[in-house]
Amino acid sequence: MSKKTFYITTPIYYPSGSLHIGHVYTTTLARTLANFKILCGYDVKMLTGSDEHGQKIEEKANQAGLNPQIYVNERAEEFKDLWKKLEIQYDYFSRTSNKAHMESVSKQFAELFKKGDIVKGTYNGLYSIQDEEFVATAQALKKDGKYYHPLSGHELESVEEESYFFRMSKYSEWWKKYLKENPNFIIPHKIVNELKNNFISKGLEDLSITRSTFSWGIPVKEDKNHVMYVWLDALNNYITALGYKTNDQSDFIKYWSNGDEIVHIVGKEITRFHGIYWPIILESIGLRKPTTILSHGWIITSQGKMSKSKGNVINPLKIIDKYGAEIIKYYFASKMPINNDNVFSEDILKTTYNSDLSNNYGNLLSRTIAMIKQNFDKPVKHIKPIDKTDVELLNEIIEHKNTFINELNNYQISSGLESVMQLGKKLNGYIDITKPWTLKENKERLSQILNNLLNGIYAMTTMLSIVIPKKANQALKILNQKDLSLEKIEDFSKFDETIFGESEILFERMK
Ligand code: ME8
Repeated sequence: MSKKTFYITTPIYYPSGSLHIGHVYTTTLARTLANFKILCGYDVKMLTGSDEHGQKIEEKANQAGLNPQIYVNERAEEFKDLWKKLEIQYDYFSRTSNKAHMESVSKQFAELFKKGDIVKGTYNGLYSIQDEEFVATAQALKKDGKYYHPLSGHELESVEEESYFFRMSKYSEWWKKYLKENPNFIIPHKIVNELKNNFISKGLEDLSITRSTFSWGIPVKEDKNHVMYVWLDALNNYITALGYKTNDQSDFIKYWSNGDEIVHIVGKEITRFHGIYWPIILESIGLRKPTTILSHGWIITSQGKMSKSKGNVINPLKIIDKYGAEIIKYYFASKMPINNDNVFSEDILKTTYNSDLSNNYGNLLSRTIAMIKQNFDKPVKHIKPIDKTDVELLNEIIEHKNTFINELNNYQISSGLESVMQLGKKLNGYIDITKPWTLKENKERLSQILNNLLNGIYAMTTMLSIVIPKKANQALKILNQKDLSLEKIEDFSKFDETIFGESEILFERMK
């Protein structure tokens, strides 16, 4: 039987500057979910990339004295370097200046224009270059006679220009019905009400999709004065990267049209584009919709949201050099619930590392292997438990695995990982209760306890592997097992033939 498919995407980030830890956060969450689905037996594809057109990029390239294409080429390489340093793999690096993408979007524009869903008009209103976004006057913040973006705070400029519009208003009722029939289309649910109140109840406005005052964009073939402006261009990357309307559509057919699950993970400020406009565009061209738009909160610092203009961004390369990639990924995935904004703190990062990875998990592993090596030169075999403490412990292993799967299936990554740490506490508590160091003379009992512990550690390692695959792999070698699998967690005899080699400290305590 062929595997179920899972396609997950991060936003394609603007190459108008370097990436910061906010971008690292999103990409870490995406990779963690992708790894989880692989563990569940899915055929998984992940996309990240760069969103390379628009006025802001054109201006940045001009400032740097570079042709925009050269400028974005350099930035895209920088992005790839960052993902490499973070040890994050992906299947598609999607770039909107890619020819195949541009041609595909042009074909779509022509189709929608013919259909009457794209029409020419005049845009008269406010625009944020920083956010590449038109903002309705009613939504803008007004201060001292000037207008500002309601979320980012960037100053808005008044523009009046000819533009082509996508007739979103035509699909307002369709969208409401779609959300009713697909209540998990946008997660968390609280976002749906915000979108309804802010954009739907006041009447969904048509979306401006072209501009005529700059040239760095996909040219509109139907009208030479216009280039497509970011969102129609950008959102389509999710399907053009799979080959939609290009020479090879096989991935598009497999992972999109006939795919099982499609998840776009995005920061909350761009949920509107993914949750409202994108399904409408897909409906208009007659394509299936993603399964879920997963919207997450921001990483903030004590001065509010991190942003280049506030000058409070934290450079990911510096913290990777200082702490290592997996610690950072573990901290983001486990201690920053997606439903909230979360403050980044190096102190919390260190405490997380010491308490979760070094003490709770790492020590447990090295202590257990050391006790086995001191007391046995044969495998410690599984014995069917009679003792209540043992029965409970083995049940806990299964229950925590089930909780983990359940939480991850609901995209609650931090709660899933919390369940792994709870299991670690139970296992450490089991050592305190059973006191294996007092059982040197009772080899049978000692062997049983150590086997139970090994099974618990294996379960923790398997679950942790979705976020710290490299360390989990080292642990797998120490545990001398072939692979990490969710099914094997319940097979308690897997260590019955296992002899252990030298152990090593996986997580040195941090000062
Ligand atoms: O919006 N906390 O690109 P972008 C958490 N090109 N996540 C953050 C963050 C923070 N402080 N700052 C940024 C764009 N992010 C468009 C997307 S998609 C078709 C086009 C993450 O470079 C978060 O995922 O401004 C956010 O949505 C994204 O980076 C914005 O990246």
